[in-house]
Amino acid sequence: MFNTKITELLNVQYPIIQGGMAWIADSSLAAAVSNGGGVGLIAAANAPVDWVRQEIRKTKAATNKPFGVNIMLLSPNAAEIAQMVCDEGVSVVTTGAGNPSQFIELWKSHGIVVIPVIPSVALAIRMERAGADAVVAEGMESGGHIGELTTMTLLPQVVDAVDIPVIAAGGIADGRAIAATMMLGAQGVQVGTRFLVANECSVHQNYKDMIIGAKDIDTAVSGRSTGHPVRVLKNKLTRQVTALEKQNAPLDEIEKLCLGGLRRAVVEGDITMGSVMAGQIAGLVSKEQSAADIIAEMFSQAQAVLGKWR
Ligand code: TUI
Repeated sequence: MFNTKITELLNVQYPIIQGGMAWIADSSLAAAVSNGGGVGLIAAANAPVDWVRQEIRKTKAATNKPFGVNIMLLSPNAAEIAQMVCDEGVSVVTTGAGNPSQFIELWKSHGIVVIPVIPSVALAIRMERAGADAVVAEGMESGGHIGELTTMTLLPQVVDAVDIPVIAAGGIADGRAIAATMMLGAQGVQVGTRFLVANECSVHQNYKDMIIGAKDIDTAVSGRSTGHPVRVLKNKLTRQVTALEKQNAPLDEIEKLCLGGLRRAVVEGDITMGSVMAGQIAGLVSKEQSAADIIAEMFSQAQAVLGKWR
């Protein structure tokens, strides 16, 4: 029923890929999403190369379905990880927070499906020219590091600008949003925030509880002054960062406050002074479920709403 260019390209049941959530997306979540019929991802983020390699091997042991690695291009280890995924025979690579052009030929020569995450039409066009197989058009509703455009405006403009399939991201946590993005020309979706509360997601329980308790207006964009705007749930840390930004405080003071913030939230469960990255759709996320149930529920809902338009 949901056969699209993305299910064909990735050889999966449902056109859904999991967001490459830094510090969070490990082999446990990746294998669960892949076993549920989507594409699970391990987030390399700033992690050591050996950790990522071990997570790849653990995922291989836990699923025989396709899975991928998300490479965060600001990481000092990005080039080494780019090579390592080739050596480990990973089938899909997504990238974030930069332009992966320099690695695309290498990945393609190893038969890897390459899907850069992009926040603008210009970057989508460059990725198509560089040989990407598809792009994820990620709106600023997303959690974590974001661009400037919303999913509603970015997605159709990217769809019109490139011939490769486009995957929608940002604000997608149920079947209505899948249906809506398909109407705008998406061939698939990327979902982060809803998978945060998957049973197989190893993020701290405090983090999951904060997502489930979040309301529509509970996210904020923090760190614009540092050049790396990130969407997080509002807490004491974001209030302190905002206050410092208002006072035009020195950048290093703000950076010091945020340093290690994601680890504090994800690992220690410090949701007061940690960075609780989440998308604007957190307000819609209301229960913990298995990753497979999340996927099945989202697509059955999409099917129901799309059926009404037949
Ligand atoms: O990458 C993400 N989301 C992320 S990465 C991350 S880890 C991090 N934490 C703090 C600061 C920075 C990173 C947490 N969340 N999403 C995909 C994404 N990519 N959003 C925006 C971009 C992007 C931005 C600029 C992609 C390309 C780009 O290109 C600039 C250039 O070089 O042309």
